[in-house]
Amino acid sequence: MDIPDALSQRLREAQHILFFTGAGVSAESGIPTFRDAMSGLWSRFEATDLATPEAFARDPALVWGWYEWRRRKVLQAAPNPAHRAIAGFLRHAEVSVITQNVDDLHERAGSPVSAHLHGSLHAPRCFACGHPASYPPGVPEVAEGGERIEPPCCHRCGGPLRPGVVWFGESLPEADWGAAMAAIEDADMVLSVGTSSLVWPAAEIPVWASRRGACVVQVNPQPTALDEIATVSLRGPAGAILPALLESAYGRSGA
Ligand code: BV8
Ligand code: ZN
Repeated sequence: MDIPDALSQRLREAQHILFFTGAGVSAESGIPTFRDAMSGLWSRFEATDLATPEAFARDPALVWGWYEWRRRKVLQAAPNPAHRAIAGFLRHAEVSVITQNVDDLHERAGSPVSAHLHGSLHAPRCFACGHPASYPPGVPEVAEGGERIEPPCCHRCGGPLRPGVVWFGESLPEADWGAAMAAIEDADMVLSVGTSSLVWPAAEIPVWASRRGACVVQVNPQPTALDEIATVSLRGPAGAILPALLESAYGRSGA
């Protein structure tokens, strides 16, 4: 992919790059994006309906099975060139990774993550008392077409465990939100990668950074609401565009 010289120059000169990522950055690792993760048993639901405390309270086994199916996909996946390119930028600039994703592929590619705005698939806790829990080792067995799985019980109170993600209607973790606000203060460049920019308040992050004067680059095969304010929107898959951006800025040796 040809990267405009002016953009390569801006990247090379950037002091603090904020990567704001969504499910699209993990798509080429074979992980269905948030809105595509509704197959089989769950295909009759909207993701935004199932990712709620009410859905879990109504049918814990349906929701727990969905998250176990997604966790299985993540455990079987590997970081892709997009995750690795983001880790490559760490050698050249100060980098903050602010992700909406609940997988750990940024970390497995070598990028510390400043904020998991929507929590993590790997940190279950009790739905009743909030007591932290852990998963047994290994990859959960879940039928590809989906199945209901009764959640395990909390060791402390016997309540059902829930995934450690932020559901719709729940507040974002304070520490992670604070880290995102701090990154916006410092960033002179934002790369918004693989997000439909449809979920608030996370979707505001590139907008607020732009208002502070940061250059905002969007990487997405599709247009999104961010097109209006992005300095430039690069249309294509993150797994191809991010390595091209890294090489265009720092050369083949720097990539
Ligand atoms: C809250 C965890 C308040 C669970 C998720 C205004 C202000 C504040 C809130 C609201 C508001 N308006 C509405 C709300 C409520 C709500 C909301 O935003 N609703 C939406 C549906 C309108 N927000 C909330 O409820 C938030 N909480 O506001 O609390 C509050 C305050 C005080 C007290 C109490 C409450 C909580 C939102 C968090 C929800 N949890 N995830 C789970 O994962 O199951 S969000 C979920 O959607 C994902 O995690 C992801 O973060 C998010 C967005 O999805 P994307 O990552 O963008 O993925 P998506 O599939 O949408 O798009 C993929 C993109 O990738 C596409 O554009 C595609 O083109 C692109 N792509 C595909 N392949 C590639 C690619 N790009 C690059 N390369 C490729 N190869
Ligand atoms: Zn409990």
